[in-house]
Amino acid sequence: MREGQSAVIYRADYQPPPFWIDTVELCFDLDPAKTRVLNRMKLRRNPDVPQQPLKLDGDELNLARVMVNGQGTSFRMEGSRLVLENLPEGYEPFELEIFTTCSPAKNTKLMGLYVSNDSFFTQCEAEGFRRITYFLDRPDVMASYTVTLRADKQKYPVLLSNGNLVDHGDLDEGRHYARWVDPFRKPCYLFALVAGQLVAREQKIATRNGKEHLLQVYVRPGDLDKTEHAMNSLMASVAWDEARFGLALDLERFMIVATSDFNMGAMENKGLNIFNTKYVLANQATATDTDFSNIESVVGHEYFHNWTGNRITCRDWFQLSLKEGLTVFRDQEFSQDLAGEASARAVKRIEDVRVLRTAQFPEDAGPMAHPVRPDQYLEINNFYTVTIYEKGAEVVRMMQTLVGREGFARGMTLYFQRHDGQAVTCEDFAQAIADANPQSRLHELLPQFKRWYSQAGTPRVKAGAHWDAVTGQYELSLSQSCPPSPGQPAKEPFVIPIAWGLIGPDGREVASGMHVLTQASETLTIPGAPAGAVPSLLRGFSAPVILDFDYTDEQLLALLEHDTDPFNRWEAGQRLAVNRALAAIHGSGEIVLDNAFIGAMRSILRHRTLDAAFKELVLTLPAETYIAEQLDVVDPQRVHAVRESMREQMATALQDDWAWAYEHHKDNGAYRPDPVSSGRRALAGLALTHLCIAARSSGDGVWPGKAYQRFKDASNMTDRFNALSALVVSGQDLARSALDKFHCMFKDEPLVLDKWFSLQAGAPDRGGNILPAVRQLMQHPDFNIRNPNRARSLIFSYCSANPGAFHRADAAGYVFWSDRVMELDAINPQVASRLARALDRWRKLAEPMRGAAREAIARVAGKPDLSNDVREVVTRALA
Ligand code: 0A1
Ligand code: ZN
Repeated sequence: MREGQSAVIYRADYQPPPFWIDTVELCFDLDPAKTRVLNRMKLRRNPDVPQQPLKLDGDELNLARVMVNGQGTSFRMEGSRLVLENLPEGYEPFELEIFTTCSPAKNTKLMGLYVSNDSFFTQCEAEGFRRITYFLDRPDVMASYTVTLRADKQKYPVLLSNGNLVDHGDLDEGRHYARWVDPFRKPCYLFALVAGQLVAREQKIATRNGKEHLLQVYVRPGDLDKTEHAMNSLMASVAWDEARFGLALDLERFMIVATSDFNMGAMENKGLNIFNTKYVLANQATATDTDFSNIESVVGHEYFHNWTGNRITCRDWFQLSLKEGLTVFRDQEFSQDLAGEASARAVKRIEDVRVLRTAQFPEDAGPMAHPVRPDQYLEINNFYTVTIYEKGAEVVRMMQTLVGREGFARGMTLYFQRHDGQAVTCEDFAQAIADANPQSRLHELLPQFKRWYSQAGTPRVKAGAHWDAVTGQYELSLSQSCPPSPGQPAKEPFVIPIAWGLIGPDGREVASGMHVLTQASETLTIPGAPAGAVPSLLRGFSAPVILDFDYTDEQLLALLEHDTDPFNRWEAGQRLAVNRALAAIHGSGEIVLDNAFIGAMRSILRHRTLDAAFKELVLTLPAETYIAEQLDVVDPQRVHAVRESMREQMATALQDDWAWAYEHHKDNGAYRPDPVSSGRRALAGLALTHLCIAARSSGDGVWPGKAYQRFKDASNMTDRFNALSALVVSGQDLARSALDKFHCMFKDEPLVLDKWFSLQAGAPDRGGNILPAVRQLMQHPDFNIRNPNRARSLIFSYCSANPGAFHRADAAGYVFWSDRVMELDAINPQVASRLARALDRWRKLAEPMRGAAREAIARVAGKPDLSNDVREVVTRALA
């Protein structure tokens, strides 16, 4: 191990902390170049742990003074840790005072205290607090905080921290101060401060018990007109958590602050959530329907953390999914409940599953695969993954399935009765849900169910059917297996709830139920089935597994037409498309879409009663990455070519239908981002894209002209961007002038410029044109690699979201990737290591890409002084 490199941390090594910290008084003299931090703590030894020195975490701090009970004391450094050996004996509390300085303006990692647009922000999860002061930086050490902020009054008129403002006033030399007291004990990862020129949208609300609360959304002065939706989402979140789980807001004041420099989406600091502007700012002119819906779910997510994460937190970072899986489940449920009708709920479920299958399934099959509760990590920041979040949410969802919706709510109540104010484990959560439902299958199967926490990899369920013409019995054989993952060569059977139905030949459902698969193989017998019945399995995606069933085309067409479960109806369409794509990829690479498929798509598109949002999902072909996951060896350009060809044929064959769909869905009256009108806009957008694609083949200029007109006239960003995207994606000549115009219109809107960069980097490759365009855009005056949103919009959109353009036979994409990973690593390791993961699946690539990708990863791995973040990703990739 080189100097500065850390070792792997194991879950099995967990020890309780040797000291408790009861109170923390922090005093900040804020200055971008040199901020002074005085940290006064009351500590005491933990009587349950053998006596040992106090080792405080620190990172890039300048230490000026250490005092114990008001006296100077000896100390030593152990790497970046501060070690104190001569502390008072016994278990009495003692006072420790530490004075340090740090440099927020130089903090490009955006962890700890940093400057963004001349304001101060903090990010402490997971281990950023140690970049602010020396501390026991672990979630099971919970303390009461009092925070005093001092700063220049003109430059930093707003001074915020967690909890309640108890004092404020002026100081000498144009400075002022504010003192905040947080009434709740918390781990240091939930600490936050903000200082700057900000303005707030405010809203007073009353919760059910009649208590008044102040909600605030803080933004930069020009952005107030983009905060209404975030505030509405926050109010809806407060009401929902109280109504569904009986969890009320526990603070007098709840603040959200937006910053444009942020590594992730948002952060649930107690009472002072800090958000990426992307998940706060929206109005109809600058934000799309997707942005509006993301804001609703992220605002909900962070708010729900106030109970699931803050009131009950994680014992250690291996338990991250305790708060994240549960809170994603809660935000998914929130969005579904707000969506209202069953069909809108189903649309949300399909969208969530799409994310799981296109992002989490590949992760679970790749070199970074890890259990929902990992056993080891080198850098915890690498474990804020789709597995911890999305698969973790599926595990919670299965618990709800096994105990019922009311049983789950009872389980939540018991969880809070038992653990409010504590730092606990995933086991504690599962136990509470099971104990509240002693008659449930979850209770009976709990030890086996918990394998979802300990075993990585996506289980496969293979189903086979047999119908007995004499008895009318329908037999479904079900067997499960799970491929090996790093460090886990063999897996034990999982508990897999399989919601099922049987559709008769007349299209009517003849039976339905829930089977809980626990053995390696089992048989499910359904009596009284008619000839020609079709099984609808894993309805609503009742478990995060891959279902293998040899459906015939006729069966899939029947399900697409008749299934009462909307998820499986959509799934049938996806299977029809994937089967065709795979046949072409394995065959000549040529594809001719058959009339049965085209006809089925037409029937959905023209359907009289289906929602537009659902139609849009069915008519969108499976993503290239999803198709690629079904292959053992992947040539991403071939996958791209086949999918493009399918899209062109759908465009041409359904041209009249697309024109009908566009004309009937394009106008929705006054803009509202609700599910129904969003769905209509989404379908109109998809139609316009197909019409422009068809026009490209025919050379006809009518639809490109209409798209351009739409782009210019649109009254909202969704329609405008869909029109722009239709021109870009279909490679129309008009795209260039539309892009230029778009830039000109929105040059002062950073979040819109992100879309502009992203659209160009993610466009279909035509003769290798995307990489040079991306390189050129890196030189654009609006490009700034230090801003994570901008880096993601250009570099990630190319490397992670445009496989057909990135995986070039000449390896130039990989060279670009390795250069950017190394460049970013010196600036912001978290962003760099996310980018590093773009080549996770390199082993599946066909030659010459496979060898070239390996070489590029090795090039990065060979660089001296890599961060732990990137080092962990590239070493695992090569292992
Ligand atoms: N807890 C946050 C996620 C988060 C994690 C790390 C961060 O900084 C590096 C920021 C946010 C959430 O789940 O929303
Ligand atoms: Zn979260």
